[in-house]
Amino acid sequence: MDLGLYLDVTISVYLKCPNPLKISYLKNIMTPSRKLWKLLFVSTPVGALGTGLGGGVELTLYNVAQQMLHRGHKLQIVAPVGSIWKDIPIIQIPGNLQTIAQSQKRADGIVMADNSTLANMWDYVREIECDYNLIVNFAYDWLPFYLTPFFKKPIAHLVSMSSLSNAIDEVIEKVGKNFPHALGFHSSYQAETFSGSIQPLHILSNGIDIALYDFCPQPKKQLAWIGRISPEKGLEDAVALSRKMNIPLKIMGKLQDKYYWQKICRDYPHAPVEYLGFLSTKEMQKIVRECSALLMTHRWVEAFGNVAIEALACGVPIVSYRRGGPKEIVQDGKTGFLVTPDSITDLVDAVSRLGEINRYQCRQQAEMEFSLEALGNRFEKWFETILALEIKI
Ligand code: HBI
Repeated sequence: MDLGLYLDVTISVYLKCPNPLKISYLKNIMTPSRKLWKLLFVSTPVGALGTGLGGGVELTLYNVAQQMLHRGHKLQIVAPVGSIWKDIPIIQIPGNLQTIAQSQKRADGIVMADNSTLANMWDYVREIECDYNLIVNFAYDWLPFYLTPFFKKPIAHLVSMSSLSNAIDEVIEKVGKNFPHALGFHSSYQAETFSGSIQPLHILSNGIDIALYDFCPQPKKQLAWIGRISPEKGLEDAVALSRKMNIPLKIMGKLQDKYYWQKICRDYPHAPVEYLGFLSTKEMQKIVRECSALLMTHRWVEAFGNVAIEALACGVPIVSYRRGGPKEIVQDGKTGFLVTPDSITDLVDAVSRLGEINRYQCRQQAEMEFSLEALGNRFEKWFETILALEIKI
């Protein structure tokens, strides 16, 4: 029995007529006080927060920041100029943005623009680090990993993508070797794409504000596909299925590679697909919730798959290639289906079996595993492990 539950029971018995307000007051004064920290979050340098340029890590940073503030910790974010979040303090750093890592080749060297935002951010962090207990890096860039031993304060690194380049692999593995506990991943499949020697593994999964998603028990005969429209996401397979089964496909996400999209349109002129653009969470969930399933047809090892937990929160089952992060999200046969990677035949078979899935179980899994509370607990536990060492990680 965890301490919280133990206290609830004890207080209820003590009060005889349990009064929720009294319970929570007594629980607070009876729970041993948690240590409160001063946290410095350093954002991705590929775009200002709030523009969507930072992709999934932007949402993760926002959710974790909110959770840490909600738990009483002090927090400051350092991010590129133009980053504005209404209720979170952000120090904006000027300079030239970093190229997205996905656009580079595995053997490419490190790219640093002149007057680099990334370098300017970490210059600033060096100036203020002593005011904080822990620095948390959210960038998938060589520099912050390389700088780890040069800082007085411990740096925790959230690794936001799977292995993409030799140079970044090398520096991540070096941090993993010299600073146990410093690396956090979204999934163990993602962690395995780096060297197997990284131990201990901190798997943080991810989380969303479940309250933003409305459950839909009765879907329309349509499917959803959400993601950056770019070759590594394998949209063409979802369009091929839509054509083969003649089921409408609603496509949402940032149009990153227009040539790739134009080729899909040329190859499948009669597929019943509709591209709806990059939508806000509110708009996106209005569409997704009415779909029979979300298709995940990615070619690369997705680190996690935020769109999967967003769909589950709406009660929408996932039909995904058995590859990367979604393998750790989808309960095969219960909240969706995992199929042989790159097999459109298997995708079709899984879509034909969607009637076997109970949509309430999809919502329930999101509430249990991917809520903001669950995300905050996992990050707080990781930070506690690092800080409990009381030595540099
Ligand atoms: N590329 N260079 C670089 N640095 C990042 O932090 C970065 C990126 N590409 C994508 C990205 N971060 C985020 O969208 C992750 O959530 C994938």
